[in-house]
Amino acid sequence: MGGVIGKADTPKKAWVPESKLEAKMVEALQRRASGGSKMKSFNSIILKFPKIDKSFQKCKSIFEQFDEDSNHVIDKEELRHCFNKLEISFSEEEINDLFEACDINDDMGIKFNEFIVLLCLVHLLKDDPAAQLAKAKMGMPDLETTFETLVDAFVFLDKNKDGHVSKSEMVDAINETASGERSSGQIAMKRFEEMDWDKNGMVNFKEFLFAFTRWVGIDEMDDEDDDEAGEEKA
Ligand SMILES: [Ca+2]
Ligand SMILES: [Ca+2]
Ligand SMILES: [Ca+2]
Repeated sequence: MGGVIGKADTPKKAWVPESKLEAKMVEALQRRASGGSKMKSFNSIILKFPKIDKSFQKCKSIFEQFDEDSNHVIDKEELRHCFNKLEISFSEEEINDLFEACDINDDMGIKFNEFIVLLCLVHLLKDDPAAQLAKAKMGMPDLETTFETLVDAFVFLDKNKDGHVSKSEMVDAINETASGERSSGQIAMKRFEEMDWDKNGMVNFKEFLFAFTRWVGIDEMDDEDDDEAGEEKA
């Protein structure tokens, strides 16, 4: 083990984590990967979409609880309160990193879809017994199962366990299931491009999670009543 560096899809330059948080995410994923994945195929991930959607919807009440001024975003102060209440300890730097990582459109607030990603990252980074207990108190055990499924799905796709999903890993995963269907390569490509937001040829866990929130039908325009109006922003 450890000697297989320099596979075909190694990116041109060495990967540099964009933050300490990103480095920790990769570390946590690699730790998880050593235990293997329960996923058997990409299809088994897709079959879990309805269940994942259902538990994402349950995050809504948690979101509303922490959005103290009900302005539909969680600001840094509200996030601090959230972690206090959950008795999950993060340093100020970690809170800033988490906030910045999840506030993808830089408007200084965490929207519902971003909050789901944030909770899942917290799940990944804080899996000590104390944090587990705190999260159980929040009524999150159901969510924890979903987050675990997502980590498991990522670990399944990340065959070489480097903490990123490359294009060829995605193609391999989809080809395994779709025995020889001609369209499967295109589907894999499409899925991959949906995930790789910064177009650097690699999907990190955060990008993966954002893709999931969109795939199961949660996007940043989550105001139930104005689906039409949301279009004009593009
Ligand atoms: Ca707020
Ligand atoms: Ca990989
Ligand atoms: Ca990327």
